[in-house]
Amino acid sequence: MLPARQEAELGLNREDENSLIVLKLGGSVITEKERNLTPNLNSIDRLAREIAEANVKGLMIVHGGGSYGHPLAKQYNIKEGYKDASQIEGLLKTHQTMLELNKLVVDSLIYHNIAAFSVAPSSCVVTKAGRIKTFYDDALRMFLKTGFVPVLFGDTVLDTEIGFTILSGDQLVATLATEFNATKLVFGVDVDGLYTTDPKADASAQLISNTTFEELKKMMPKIRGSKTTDVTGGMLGKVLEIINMMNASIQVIIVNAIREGNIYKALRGEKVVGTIIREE
Ligand code: IP8
Repeated sequence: MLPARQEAELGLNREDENSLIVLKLGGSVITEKERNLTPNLNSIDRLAREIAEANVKGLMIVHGGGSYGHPLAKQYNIKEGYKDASQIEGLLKTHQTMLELNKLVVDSLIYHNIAAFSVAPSSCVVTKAGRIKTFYDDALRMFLKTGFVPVLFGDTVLDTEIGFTILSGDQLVATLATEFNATKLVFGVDVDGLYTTDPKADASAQLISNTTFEELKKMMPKIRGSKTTDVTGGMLGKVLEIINMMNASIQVIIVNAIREGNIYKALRGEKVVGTIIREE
């Protein structure tokens, strides 16, 4: 059941044709990443409030799997595709737990008077060897045009070569941002941005506040993936997807979504600690 909403009216925020922000909420922010199937309800609620207060026109949200999708995906080797029938149970379980997490996020956004609408990528995306091949995006475009805030997530998807796989929220946002001509792509993660080395393992790691797609490409060999169970590559996976967007004119911002106010500031275009990646 939905929680009782606040008093204000739940209206539609019609898209300003010239502005679309794609927001990725990291799984490590909205779940307790070290404890299986444990949501971080305080984080989810605070983020929903920040998003509501930012009140941007034209917004699409994608969230990650955290301790919901990743442990199951790993246990059943879902990303690697079909090997044997025992994986089917794992595929279904992974998808179902992602639906549960998605419901928590969407309910919280609705509670904060955002016309959030759940859209499962598995129903509109087909991949080929792990990369998005077809995107049936008519419904998504119409949701946006009408003023809804579509809320997607990293999901299990069918794949024309390997049967099925895991589609990361990172690949999804990179595709959405380019295909829908987004002006800005915001990644809300559990560190302050992109570092010269892994800040959780190396105290001398330095935050990269400003960079370009070109510079990022050169830095690639140094950037490590995350340490917890993340089948889709952590920070390294994110950077790879960002580099894929090189020719699109999108501003990419990576901020720490655990710190209160950062997502609000990034959405509003206010100064915020993090990494900004520009074209030039
Ligand atoms: O956390 C992966 O999405 P991500 C979701 O954005 C699953 O990489 C199902 C593991």
